[in-house]
Amino acid sequence: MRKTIIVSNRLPVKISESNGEYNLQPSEGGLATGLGSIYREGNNIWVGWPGQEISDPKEQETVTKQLRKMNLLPVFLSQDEINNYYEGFSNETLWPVFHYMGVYARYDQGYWDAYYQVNKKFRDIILKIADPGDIIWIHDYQLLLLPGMLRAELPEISIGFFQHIPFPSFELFRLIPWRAEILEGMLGADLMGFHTFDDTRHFLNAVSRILPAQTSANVVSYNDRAIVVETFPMGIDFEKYSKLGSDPEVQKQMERLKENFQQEKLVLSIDRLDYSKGILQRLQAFELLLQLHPEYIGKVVLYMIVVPSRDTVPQYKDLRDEIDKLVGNINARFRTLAWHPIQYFYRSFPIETLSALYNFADICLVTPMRDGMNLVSKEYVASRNNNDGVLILSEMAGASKELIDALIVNPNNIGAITRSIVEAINMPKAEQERRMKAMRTVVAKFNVNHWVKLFMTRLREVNEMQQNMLAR
Ligand code: GDG
Repeated sequence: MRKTIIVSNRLPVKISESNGEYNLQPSEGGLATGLGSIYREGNNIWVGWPGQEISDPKEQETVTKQLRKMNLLPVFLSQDEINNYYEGFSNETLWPVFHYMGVYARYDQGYWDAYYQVNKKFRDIILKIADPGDIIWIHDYQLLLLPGMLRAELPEISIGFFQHIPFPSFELFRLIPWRAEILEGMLGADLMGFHTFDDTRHFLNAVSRILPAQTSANVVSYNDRAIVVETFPMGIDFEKYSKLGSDPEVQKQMERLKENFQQEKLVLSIDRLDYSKGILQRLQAFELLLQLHPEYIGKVVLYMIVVPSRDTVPQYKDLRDEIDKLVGNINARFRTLAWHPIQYFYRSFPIETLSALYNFADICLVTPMRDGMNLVSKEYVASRNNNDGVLILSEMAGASKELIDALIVNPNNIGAITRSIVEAINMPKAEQERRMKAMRTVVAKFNVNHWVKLFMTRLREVNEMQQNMLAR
């Protein structure tokens, strides 16, 4: 029977260790939810790194057995591979360039070699399980070479690739010493997907400038194959966020928020620690608000969650220090005996806490410098069952192409963010409702299931087209 193989750097699983035993829990990320309907069915399978170094072959065997029962197949990585392929090439080379932060990028031959080898490791594991007629759907920037490596071995198999982060303009992309190899790797797919039309356009442009390939509209002709490149904006599980508001634990946490913030307007900010998320500029905008509008002192609170991430990479550690410093300065400068302007948390929270905050916050402030999509903005909208609340959204987030009824800002324009906060605080209920209703319609309709179905349907159609071309 034809099966679907999902491939991503990380498996949708959390592993914890106690008394020498491994405990495996399915993780709840957006992608895992969306693809759950696929990989759990029949003999379908999800291939990826379990997220922890397990070097003992016996332990690897035990974990593999447990994972197989969940339709998951592990690719074990050594600490060296994690350092060079994942933290190195993926997060210190590709991530900064793809987010337009070229100055942060390191071009290191050792990183590249490890990236190539780990993509090959994924290939070898997939080759052991792939049968003719299977569908392979590969995810994200850690595995850009994998489509080409698989294509070389399985010329007729159907391969889809989706990139979750932006694809930069040619002028940025060309900086990478291995740019041609990367594009060749990606073009091993039959269908290539990005979140926005701009990412799609940038990819097509890079292909036509760097490779001897023909591009016409959204089709690339390369090595006697036709590769279709399209835009698939990813959605979230709307129902889940909409329903969570009535969960007893969420209700309890909302009561507590109501008691703690009786007078104040709450401005919510949630991101992973990352320089692409514009956290410092957001803090500066909040500082400017308090400076220009002393009438808001004691009346507005910024509730800021930063989820720890990649803090072994030097830029992330520096960013964390700068955030600590700026939050400290703002709180010291503006606080009163009874009020703190910024409630800052450097940790992650259970989804019930996020839901309580999404439900309670008057304003959600999402101002990344660059973001492939940004799911936090969509989760806020899905949570607002009363159709109130204001979303302030960066024009550099993929989500801004769909959520056009948010207050859209340029994240580098500190003054504009400040003015948007003032506008949001004073927005009449009727206008909040008009905007929120329009956004909820979009987020409800183009949800994650819709995204998965659309991509899979297009992949099947493109594969049929390829088969017909080969038969001619
Ligand atoms: C990449 C791209 C693209 C956050 N804090 C907690 C927590 N979260 C969850 C949110 C949301 C997810 O993490 C973050 O998703 P984003 O889309 O905002 O950002 P990235 O992690 O950078 O994701 C991005 C995405 O891929 C999908 O294609 O949108 O552009 O960079 O779902 O809710 N979850 C829990 N506790 C927290 O403290 N449980």
